[in-house]
Amino acid sequence: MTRLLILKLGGSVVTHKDEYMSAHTENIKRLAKEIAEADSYPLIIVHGGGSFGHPVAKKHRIADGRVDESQIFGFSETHQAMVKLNGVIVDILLKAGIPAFAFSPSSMLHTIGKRLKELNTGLIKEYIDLGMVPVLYGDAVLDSEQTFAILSGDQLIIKLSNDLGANRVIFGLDVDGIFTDDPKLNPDAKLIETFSIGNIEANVGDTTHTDVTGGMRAKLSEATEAVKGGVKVIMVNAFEPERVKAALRGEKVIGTILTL
Ligand code: IP8
Repeated sequence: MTRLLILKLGGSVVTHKDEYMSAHTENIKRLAKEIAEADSYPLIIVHGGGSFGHPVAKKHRIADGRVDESQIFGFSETHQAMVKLNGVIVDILLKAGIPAFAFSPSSMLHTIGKRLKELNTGLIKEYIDLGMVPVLYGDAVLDSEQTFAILSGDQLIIKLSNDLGANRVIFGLDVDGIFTDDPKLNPDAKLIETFSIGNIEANVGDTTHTDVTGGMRAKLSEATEAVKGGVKVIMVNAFEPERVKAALRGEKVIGTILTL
């Protein structure tokens, strides 16, 4: 699909990260309006866990795999937290006139040693061909080596992008892009407009929050695969009005473009 766009809405963009299970409805509504106005299709949206999936997954140590029986309930709770957040997001997208369609990753895939090896994209493609916008998310999933795992939205995006042949992957973050240091902690941190993925081990500023799926560095290492596959990957601040819209339209925008 040569024109396919994939948009990641990070957990810190769609939730209040410091308030347990609190959706950032104001920001989601503005983003939904921008997505509708951009009118750039075909499009897949993937969102992160933020204050829904992450605290629940952490409490039950779901990312570590099956250790004891109590986790079975916790696994369900983690998934349900994501279903709730997904419901809020899909409702808002629909109200904005976007034909959003929720897909539950745990119902359609499993991981092997925490990695997503196979994904049946045929079904997703059918929905896209009908003009719908699939909305997926990071999820608690079954894992063939450790019984269960947490699949990050970032890992999912890269697999979707490679298997469906995306044209552009846009990461909507709560910062302008990749910085020389954590911009929330260091006022001298500089935005890197073009970031070579060969530099991942260099001094990349990480996010202030450590998610169970691992912050900016993990995001970059996932994105590497897409960049190597020839996909244009761009990171923009999804709190700044009009940036996601411009990125979806393929216009020049403040952010970080990843290159080889
Ligand atoms: O925020 C993780 O997704 P991410 C989802 O994209 C859960 O890493 C369930 C914690």
